[in-house]
Amino acid sequence: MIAVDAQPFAFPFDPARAALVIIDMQRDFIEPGGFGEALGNDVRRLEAIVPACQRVLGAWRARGGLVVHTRESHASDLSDCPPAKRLRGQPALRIGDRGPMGRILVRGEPGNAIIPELAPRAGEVVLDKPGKGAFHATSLDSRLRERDIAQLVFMGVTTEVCVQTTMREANDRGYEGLLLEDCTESYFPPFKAATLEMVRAQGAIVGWTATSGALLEALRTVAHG
Ligand code: C5J
Repeated sequence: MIAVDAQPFAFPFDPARAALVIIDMQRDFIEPGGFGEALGNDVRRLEAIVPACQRVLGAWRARGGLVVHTRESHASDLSDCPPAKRLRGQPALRIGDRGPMGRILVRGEPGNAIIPELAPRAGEVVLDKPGKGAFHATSLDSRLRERDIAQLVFMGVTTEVCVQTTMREANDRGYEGLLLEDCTESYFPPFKAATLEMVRAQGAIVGWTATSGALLEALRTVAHG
């Protein structure tokens, strides 16, 4: 067990039982010209976290740890799309509509792919998730349990929607979650700030937050014994 410098107190990191979970780093959310930008959001905020995510992913891969990538995605007939997502989305551009990079959040469309900078490698888990949370209607829980994973290190977007929802789902299932502050982002800065506060409030009620630097330092300690 290694202590990662985290809030609200040190995260008791057990690398052998930890997975890196990268939430929805998809072209449609991150890249200029995609769904996120078409809705009027400044995607540069999200693009800015990519180098830090790459550093963590590189270090995680170097020690052979389990990597899980998620994509927010739906079947082409939208049969797996929770009703709220269609009924209460942005009316101008809804899931399944034709967007600038293909149909919005539909599996196999160009915009639905993970950005090339963080492209999954063979052997890593790639999970299509129709919900905001990665545990809803997916095999994530069983895939983690079969590998005896007890801790999840989170990166990805957006902080207050799919990242936070997944952390809460994980917490209720008994996993310990650590959110990397500079590896997650929102189109709305106050929402990110509030989410980080909420996660670590009341003695880590949902989990811990730390910088990627703190995690990388811990991984260096593991590598050098
Ligand atoms: C994600 C969203 N991935 N904000 N989706 O957070 O709708």
